[in-house]
Amino acid sequence: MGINDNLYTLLASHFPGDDTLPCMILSDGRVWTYGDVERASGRIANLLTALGLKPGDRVAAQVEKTPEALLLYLATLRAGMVFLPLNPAYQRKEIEYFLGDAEPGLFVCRPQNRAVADDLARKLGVPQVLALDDDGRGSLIDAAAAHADAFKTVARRGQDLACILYTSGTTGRSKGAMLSHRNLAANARVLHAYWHFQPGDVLLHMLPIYHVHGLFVACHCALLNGSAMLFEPKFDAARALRLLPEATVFMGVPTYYVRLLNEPGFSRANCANMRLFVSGSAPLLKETFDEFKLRSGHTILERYGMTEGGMFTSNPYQGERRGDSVGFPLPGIDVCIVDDADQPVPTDQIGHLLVKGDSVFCGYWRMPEKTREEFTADSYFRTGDMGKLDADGYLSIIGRYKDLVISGGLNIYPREIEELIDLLPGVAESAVIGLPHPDLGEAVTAVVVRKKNAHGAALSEAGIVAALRGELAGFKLPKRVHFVEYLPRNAMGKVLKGELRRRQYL
Ligand code: MCA
Ligand code: AMP
Repeated sequence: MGINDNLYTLLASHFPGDDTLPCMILSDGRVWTYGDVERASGRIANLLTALGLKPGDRVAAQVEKTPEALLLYLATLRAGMVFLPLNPAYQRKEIEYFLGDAEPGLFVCRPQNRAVADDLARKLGVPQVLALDDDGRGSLIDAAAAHADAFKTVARRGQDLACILYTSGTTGRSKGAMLSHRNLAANARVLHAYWHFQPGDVLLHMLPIYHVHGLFVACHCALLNGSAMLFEPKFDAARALRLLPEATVFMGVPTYYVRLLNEPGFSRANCANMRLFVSGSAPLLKETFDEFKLRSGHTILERYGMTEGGMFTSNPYQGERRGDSVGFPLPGIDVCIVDDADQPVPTDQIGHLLVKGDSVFCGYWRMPEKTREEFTADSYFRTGDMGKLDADGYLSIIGRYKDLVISGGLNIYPREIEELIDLLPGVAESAVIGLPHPDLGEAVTAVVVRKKNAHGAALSEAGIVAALRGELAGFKLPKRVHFVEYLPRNAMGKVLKGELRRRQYL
């Protein structure tokens, strides 16, 4: 154990000596300096402690992207507590599950959801609720204002938990991936070095901060570099065009690159100051990679990772970046491709992608059985992805063994939607698949068999989507619903989703 393995201590040790330098530059011109970040995170950390929360307690946050939301994350680290970020799109039932499972000591919500949050807190025994609005104001900040700026970051061991991030399960309940200070620090250090972060770098930050990509990959690299982030509330292609000349690094999901290319004005001129474009979270089409090179003069660096361990592989910074590959295992990460019996397959053969290494998570929160199932006898984590290593050592993601749709970089588990559709009157059965979509990569598509009764006859595409709205986050709603006579099944009775995808319903 180091003296203090708290991730914040590592990040802060790289903050610039001059604390008047910018950390976050906002769209309205306001600036949060590194000194401001240290002081404001100190106030919130003092508040968390004064509220009676103890190291190891969970702090759940379902808030919009603001500097204050990032400060809440940093304050939670400093106070030795465990951060649990939640997508603001989640609806009541989804939140109820997360709060019930994680049992946080504090839930920070948006003011417009306060009544629901209070109700859930009472029901589930969450002791405290505070609010943070979309402009960074609210009872969290008001209460923190009464506290001192100075806070001595709580010492943590490397294996102590820093965050829990929920990932939906292919079957049954969502699982909380437990990430330790060591997991996050290892990945942050490796990416910072591998992508050659350097003095003067400015990160154009347009990703949400409730996921690994925006919160860990992007922010940790910038903070470890003492860099400024152009901290935008969300991705907006036209605004990206205006800001790229002020930035040197950009990170995005493939949809961001598709949308940049859809901007007629996007050209080499916008990117003259840029050093690095990183893509991940979903497959980047080769045609997007090629067109981007042509239009911008830059070769996108594609990398691959997961909530359960951050980034596992990356194309090289200096060597050849390939458009149909996610590159090499990162330092400290071991990648292995195996067959159904967990035996390594030869080069160029497709198999199950397994990973091992410092950043790989500590297991699923309160699910020891599920955790055991996802690791092999020799401690490799089963990613559920289908991969292939070539003779040069480049990894390609060929597909997924897991039943998962990735839409605009967000994961959607079909089972969760199918279960709700199947409950609707008139539905005999359903299958949810991802179909190719020019903007989102994959679009959630429901295939439904009607019951042979009046309810079945009354079912409509709009009716089904309307019935799901409010039950599920908007990004999970089917973009299309198709009605069929029956679902194709194999001899075991399993729905043939590959066959449904091939039909495409075009
Ligand atoms: C929003 N909507 C979506 C999505 N996002 N529908 C499908 N897929 C989506 N991803 C729906 C909303 O519910 C709404 O529907 C309508 O689109 C407009 O919402 P809005 O928020 O205005 O949309 P947008 O601004 O165009 O957002 C699309 C987006 C965004 C920019 C692609 O989803 C995004 O920033 N995605 C990135 C997610 C991300 O960070 N992924 C990394 C995960 P309605 O009108 O019906 O209400 S980390 C990860 O995967 C691993 C670790 C990794 O490797 O990085
Ligand atoms: P999540 O569970 O949200 O962390 O999503 C992780 C999943 O996203 C991985 O298991 C992959 O299926 C997918 N993914 C992430 N990066 C890439 C990439 N560069 N290419 C293909 N799939 C990716």
